[in-house]
Amino acid sequence: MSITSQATTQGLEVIPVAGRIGAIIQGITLSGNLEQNIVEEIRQLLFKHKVIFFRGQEHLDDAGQEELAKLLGGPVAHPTVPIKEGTNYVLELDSAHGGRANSWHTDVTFVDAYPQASILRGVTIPEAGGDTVWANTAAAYEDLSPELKELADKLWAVHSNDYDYASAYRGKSHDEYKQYKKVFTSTIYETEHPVVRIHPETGEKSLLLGHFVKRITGLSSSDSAHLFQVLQSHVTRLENTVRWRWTPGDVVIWDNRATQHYAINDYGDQHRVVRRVTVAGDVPVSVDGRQSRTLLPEALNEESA
Ligand SMILES: O=C(O)CCC(=O)C(=O)O
Ligand SMILES: [Fe+2]
Repeated sequence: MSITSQATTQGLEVIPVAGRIGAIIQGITLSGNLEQNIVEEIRQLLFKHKVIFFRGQEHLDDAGQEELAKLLGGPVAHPTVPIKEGTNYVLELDSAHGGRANSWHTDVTFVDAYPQASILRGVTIPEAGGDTVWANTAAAYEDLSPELKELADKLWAVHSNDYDYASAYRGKSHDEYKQYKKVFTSTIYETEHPVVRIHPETGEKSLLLGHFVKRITGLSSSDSAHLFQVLQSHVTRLENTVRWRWTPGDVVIWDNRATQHYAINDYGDQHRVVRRVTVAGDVPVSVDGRQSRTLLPEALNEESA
């Protein structure tokens, strides 16, 4: 055991990576057959560290990753992007087909009950580059001045999947980008979320922003863009982040209710493949106890009305 690591009650070893977010967990072979007390310990480590890293999990295949998601709350497929062939829930991000998420976001925030967690597996990793960075959105909220907290607590924002991924497609053909966008936005979703949500497990407040935000409710587009930038810049301050250098066989789980992430697109034509399974989430609740609201599609909106 290294000097900085701590052993948990279930005998896992926890090595913090950055000061405010991220820990490596050692002493476990991930699978769909973990004992309940181990699963509970992983959940608590996830809530505490926001993103947890497991090395040397080459044994885990697509089905194993889906089974693990079952233990953590139930896998859920992406609302519009087709699953990887031969799987039930796996989203494959392949750099050769534009799978480069180089923009700060929280996964799938354009729906109301967006995933509570994401499980990402490193499959093919460039020799250099292709790191992923996560940011702690609860620490970002805590960083705000009392005046900004008071303002943020009252704000709501509309999130939509009608988001421009063009930068990830730079160098690819226009047709390829158009095709991707057509699939990603085959159904347009819009959801109004509080800018500050209360984490149902920890009670922590966190900033709920990221690239799916279309506008802040009640503001002009100019004020909305400026205020978004003020708050979002607190999320991405380097003090709130952790950066991971991938090795094939790494598994990373993040608390999607308290983080944003960014996949660095600095590896050119080198091949990079990662596979994600998301865990079903809950509808966010604001500081004053109100729930997020679906605006589009209309059918979902009517059901919830
Ligand atoms: O490619 C990565 O490292 C992360 C991609 C991403 O945004 C995701 O898996 O949700
Ligand atoms: Fe993502």
